[in-house]
Amino acid sequence: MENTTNTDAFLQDKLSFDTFRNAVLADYKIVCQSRETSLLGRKEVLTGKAKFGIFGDGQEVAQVAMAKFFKPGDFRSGYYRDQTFMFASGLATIEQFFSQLYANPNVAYDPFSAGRQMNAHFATKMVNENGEWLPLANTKNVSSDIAPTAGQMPRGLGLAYASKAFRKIEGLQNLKDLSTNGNEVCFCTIGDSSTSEGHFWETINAAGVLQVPLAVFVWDNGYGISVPKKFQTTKSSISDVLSGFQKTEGTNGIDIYKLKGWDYAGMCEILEPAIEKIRETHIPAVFHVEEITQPQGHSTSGSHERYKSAERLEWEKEWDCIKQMREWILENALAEEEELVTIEENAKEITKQSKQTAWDNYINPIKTQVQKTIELMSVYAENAAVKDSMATLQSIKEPLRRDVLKAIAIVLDEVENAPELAAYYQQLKTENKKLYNTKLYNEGEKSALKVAEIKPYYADDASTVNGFEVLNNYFDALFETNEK
Ligand SMILES: Cc1ncc(C[n+]2csc(CCOP(=O)(O)OP(=O)(O)O)c2C)c(N)n1
Repeated sequence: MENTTNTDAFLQDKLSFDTFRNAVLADYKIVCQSRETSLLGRKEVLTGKAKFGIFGDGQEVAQVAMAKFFKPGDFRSGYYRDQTFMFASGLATIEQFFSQLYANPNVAYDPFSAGRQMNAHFATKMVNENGEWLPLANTKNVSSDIAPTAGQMPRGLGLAYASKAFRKIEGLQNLKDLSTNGNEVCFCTIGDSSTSEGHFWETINAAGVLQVPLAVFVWDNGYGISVPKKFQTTKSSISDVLSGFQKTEGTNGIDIYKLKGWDYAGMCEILEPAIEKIRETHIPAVFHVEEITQPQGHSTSGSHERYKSAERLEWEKEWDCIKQMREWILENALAEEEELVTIEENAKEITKQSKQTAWDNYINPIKTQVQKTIELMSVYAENAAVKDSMATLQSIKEPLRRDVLKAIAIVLDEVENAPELAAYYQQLKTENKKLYNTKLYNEGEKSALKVAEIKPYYADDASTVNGFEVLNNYFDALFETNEK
């Protein structure tokens, strides 16, 4: 009997050890892939294949930890560094990330913005094609990222406030597809220097007053582009200066936690109960994630070697979160060196392949346009200007849709009667309009453009006359009161 129990316990232990080990290695795989994505992404921009790049290198480990506690029904209102969180939550693939980097206008490839947003600006669908709500209580949700830093804060507050409304207002409780009794948490992310903005402070204050399920993650890498935090955060510590907001017995307020961005185990340990507390009690919290590094600097528009000291750069190498997680895995005998090397090499390969597929998906439709354009132009190739335009178009290694239209426009100016080319030009313009000039607003039944018109006052319309009189009487009464 005792033996059986021991065997059971042993199996149980082994099972949970294996489950734990597998979960850690799955996370390690994601962080390695995400890092490769950042490294390769920067190269793609600097070699001219994309216009601008901003990446989440240095935050990988903190974000896999955060993603562990992000559940269906929850929301993220974040900013441009959250690629690892998106990969870990199953809301983005590496291929989709690169598709957005290249600005692929096909929503099947860039599901976040169909090439209309800067890279790393994520979103998930909240409405269907008709503009009706999707069952958000069953999915992990991301409100569309916006470029103004801290703009995500008030929206995060609004989403958390919605959960409070769903829990407290009886009339909303039948909307089960949108909320499960307000048990959702809104995960809000922000960089340390953006916490100096008014939106941050207004949000934290309102969350403390309203008591809403908001989890704010401050990714603290010590800089706002090139400006060190001593020039923008009092006491150089956002959690220290927020301490007056700390909720205590009998007060409202927020909970404040300090985490280290390279400490995988430590972060998981703090986050598990903390997120559960927010979910249950609706007491908001700020997670100040310190000692985040930025291996490639702020964005592709700069080089951090120009503003970080040699000492800081050295420190960042040593405290790189992936290096630290790797050492922790080995120290705790969760994997052998060889196994980790295999994961790292596979990550390089998978990222390279995903990037290539994304590039092919982006460039092939344009190459087809170039080919067709050259075909249609070649009829007029005797004309020197046409020949020139063809040669210019063909010489562009990575052509844009714009290059195709420009080449055709030059030829149409030159050749008086080119009906097929003119028709193709119109076809491309119609296609491009659909790709770039549609869906700025809800085009479904709930479109603001479909709201019934309310006519202005007409003296011969009985109901408006009546409404007008009611208003007049109201103002008269108001003035009388004021005069008294
Ligand atoms: C309202 C606004 N001001 C300025 C900018 C330009 N800008 C983009 S990122 C950035 C620095 C943000 O630094 P931080 O919040 O620390 O985040 P990090 O990029 O370091 O993660 C600035 C000033 C902007 N996008 N929006």
